[in-house]
Amino acid sequence: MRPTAPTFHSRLRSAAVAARVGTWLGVCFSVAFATGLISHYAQDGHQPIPFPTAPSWGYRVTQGLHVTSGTMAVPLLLVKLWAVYPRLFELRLPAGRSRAELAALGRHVVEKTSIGILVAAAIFQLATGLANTAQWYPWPFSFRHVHYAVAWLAIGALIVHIGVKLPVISGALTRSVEDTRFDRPEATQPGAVSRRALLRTTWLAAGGAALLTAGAAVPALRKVSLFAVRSGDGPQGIPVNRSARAAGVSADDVGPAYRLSVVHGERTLTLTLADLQALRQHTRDLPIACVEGWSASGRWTGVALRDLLAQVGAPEGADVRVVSLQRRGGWASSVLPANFAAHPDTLLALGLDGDQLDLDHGYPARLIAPNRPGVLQTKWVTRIEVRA
Ligand SMILES: Nc1nc2c(c(=O)[nH]1)N[C@H]1C(S)=C(S)[C@@H](COP(=O)(O)O)O[C@H]1N2
Ligand SMILES: [Mo]
Repeated sequence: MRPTAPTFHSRLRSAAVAARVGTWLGVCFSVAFATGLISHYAQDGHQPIPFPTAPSWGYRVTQGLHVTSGTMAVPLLLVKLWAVYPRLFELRLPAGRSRAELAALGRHVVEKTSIGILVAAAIFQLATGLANTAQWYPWPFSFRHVHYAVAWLAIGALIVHIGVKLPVISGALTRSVEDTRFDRPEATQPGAVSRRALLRTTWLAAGGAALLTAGAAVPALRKVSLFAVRSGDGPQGIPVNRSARAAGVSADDVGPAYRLSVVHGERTLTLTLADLQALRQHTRDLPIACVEGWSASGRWTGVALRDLLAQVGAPEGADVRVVSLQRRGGWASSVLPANFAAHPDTLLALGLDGDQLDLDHGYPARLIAPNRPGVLQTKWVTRIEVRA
């Protein structure tokens, strides 16, 4: 028995709706792609051109945009897929073998393949991205590398898709939304609501998703941001991703036995917390900007990293590895590129907002540098190594 394709009669499922929603979906994906490249590069250990240290709030903005545009894309993608779903059942096989017919078949195959890749990649990106913002990693692969690779698939397929569909897209966008020229022949019945109402609801849903997310980065929106689960208070007004307890940092580790070693070749400088407090202190306003999109500004006080490096005779232009006391889980160390290590705003912070650092913010000492992904702002620092 041959399966019969379902028929869809509603005029809502139309190119007129798909082109309009698709335009905004394309904007969201482009913003997410560009800001995603920035985030990936910022975390790359082998940067041919150093990631810039300015503006200090740069990563806060780009990563906030990344997560907000990705979240906005969720309702847009759902409506877009709903609008084009009947097309899935269309198979245009040519009747003959003329050149024109074979060319049309070729276009059809390219179109269907690119759509298949695009839909799969788009769903994958939004699902893994959202799961990541919720700190849920139900997969065995490295989130960052796979999310990055699939982003190229998605953007490549998107470009092919737009290229193939350009005549329909421009035709639909330059006509009234009620125009029926690009409708499927069987789409003859009015939908439950008008096309305009469907579009208005879609924009509202996307705007709502943005508002619910953006509060993670924009303090004024915090009250309305239901999705921004960790945007509220943490100790000292800054959220905590991994607590000292979760990292396996014990009271003994940070008690009188605490030492900071600054190592350059054969030279090692060992400091107690009191030694660090006796060094010249600097205060800087810098944000913690998490890859998950939330960010919060703090007033950090501590020792300039370059002062510590100078004490062991570190050469200008050396990268620096920062190692945590942490015993469990990832992000126990990070590499600070030379331009960050030398920057006067890069601190080994001992205090936050006039108080001693909270244990969960990295007491006794944590790294804080301008324009750096939060994941690389290492907490509970016990060792600083100059890389030759
Ligand atoms: N040692 C260590 N440092 C760390 C982490 C970690 O898991 N271990 N998490 C990082 C991440 S993902 C972020 S966003 C920031 C958060 O800093 P906060 O907890 O002080 O807000 O710390 C970073 N520093
Ligand atoms: Mo983070």
